[in-house]
Amino acid sequence: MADQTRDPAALVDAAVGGDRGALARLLSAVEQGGDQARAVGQLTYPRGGSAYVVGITGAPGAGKSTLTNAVVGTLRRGGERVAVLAIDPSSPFTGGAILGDRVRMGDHTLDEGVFIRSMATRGHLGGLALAAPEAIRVLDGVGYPWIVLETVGVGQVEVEVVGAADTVVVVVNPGWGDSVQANKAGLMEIADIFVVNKADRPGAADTRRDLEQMLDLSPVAGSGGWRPPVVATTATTGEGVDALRQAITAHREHLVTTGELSQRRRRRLDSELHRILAERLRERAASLAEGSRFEQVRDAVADRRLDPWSATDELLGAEGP
Ligand SMILES: Nc1nc2c(ncn2[C@@H]2O[C@H](COP(=O)(O)OP(=O)(O)OP(=O)(O)O)[C@@H](O)[C@H]2O)c(=O)[nH]1
Ligand SMILES: [Mg+2]
Repeated sequence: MADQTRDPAALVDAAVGGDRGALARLLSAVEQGGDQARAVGQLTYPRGGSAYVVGITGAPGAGKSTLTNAVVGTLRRGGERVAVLAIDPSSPFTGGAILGDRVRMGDHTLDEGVFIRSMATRGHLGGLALAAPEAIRVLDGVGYPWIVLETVGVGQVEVEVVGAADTVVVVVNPGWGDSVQANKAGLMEIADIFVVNKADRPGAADTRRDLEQMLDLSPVAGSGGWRPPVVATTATTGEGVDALRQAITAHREHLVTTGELSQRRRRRLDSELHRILAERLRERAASLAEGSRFEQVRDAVADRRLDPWSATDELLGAEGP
């Protein structure tokens, strides 16, 4: 019985039926990588394709989790199931930041229609770059029509990951410094919507104006004819969250009607397939660079009987193309 629940196919069936425990186990398998992860991916991928992914990013403490919680609330009022994937840049799974996220998203922990998962960015095979898109595909495959991805916009990898969302929401706070930071982190280029959160604090109007000016100076902001709107919110009270929800819906409609949604998804597949391929080839290189066959070839190179390039050809040839 216990073994049966470990079987990926049984877990996928259970997760499709709404079993959040089974879904949690599928995601653990994905995070661990290897054959189990591959099996889960192969089972869930064909079922997916209908989820819409909203990425929420910004500096630490900008209010991303509070905002995510509020956005989940508006989606739930529309009756739609939502999955939240919170990417934590440094803490392990049991870390304080994650506990904090649970508290801030506490409104929804008892709601059967909401699934919340935190993922560490370090310490699993393949790294975040591979695990997060895989996790999103699993959530899509088991039937969540909305996936909200929260990441701290600190490093290139985090920016890359949130850039894989269909709609990217960049959260800043009142104060000129924050939008400058967002600019430096490369968040301006990937933003589809800007949120000035903590609008209850002084300076929100100035920050909005700064962002609009930055957008004026950057004609390429956003994608094909879309100028990112700037929405002011107070996530703690829910003020402005409906406007944010409307901006997300408008962006989604824009992507669908212009055909940009499928183009974006194809571009994303280009880089994902490239990453998977590179990962596989790295694994293969590691296995070719060990063992007695490798040592023989290396010794031949050391003795100048073989040059390094012919040696590489020989090693690759020994394994087939
Ligand atoms: N005054 C005010 N405080 C807010 C608002 N939104 C969030 N906060 C507070 O800001 C703090 C950080 O909020 P979080 O939602 O945890 O921010 P975060 O961006 O998810 O933080 P990390 O995930 O740690 O980067 C919390 O104490 C929130 O209560 C807001 O609109 N106004
Ligand atoms: Mg957070």
